[in-house]
Amino acid sequence: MKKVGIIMGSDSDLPVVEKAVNTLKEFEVPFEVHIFSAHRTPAEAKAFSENARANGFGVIIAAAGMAAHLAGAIAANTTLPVIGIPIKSQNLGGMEALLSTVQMPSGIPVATVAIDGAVNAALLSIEILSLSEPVLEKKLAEKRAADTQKVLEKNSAIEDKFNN
Ligand code: RP5
Repeated sequence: MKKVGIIMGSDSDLPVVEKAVNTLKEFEVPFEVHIFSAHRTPAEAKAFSENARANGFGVIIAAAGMAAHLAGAIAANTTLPVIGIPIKSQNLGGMEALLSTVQMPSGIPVATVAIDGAVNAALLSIEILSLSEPVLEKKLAEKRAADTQKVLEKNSAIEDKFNN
């Protein structure tokens, strides 16, 4: 199975990124985690991105906050799908990272999830890998069914509490 590359701009992004890591572990999807910054270590970010396909990656998740160029910079050097996670900040709440990540000019796409949306980034990466991995398609369907069941149970509890 191809790997998911998880890149973050700083170790301060790790509390959010760990949610993506945990989701990939739950699905037993192989991954690597790296800190590469578009600003502080641009050469390393470029080298990773240029070699990612040859190194067995199928999709890359890039998490960054503030003036978040990382996902776009990674996408610039690979034709693998890149998923951007805008990280919440203290001053502007992550809106600046969201807009920096999502507003890519035509030609270099970045699939952007919600601010701090690490779980969805992981799920989307698994959905992409599932195109060539039937086992992942099955696991995704099972998780959807389990999540649906949980919501139905919560609904039953609420209905019992308020509607009698
Ligand atoms: C971005 O700047 C990182 O992705 C992080 O979200 C933000 C702040 O980085 P630190 O100053 O905490 O290292 O490049």
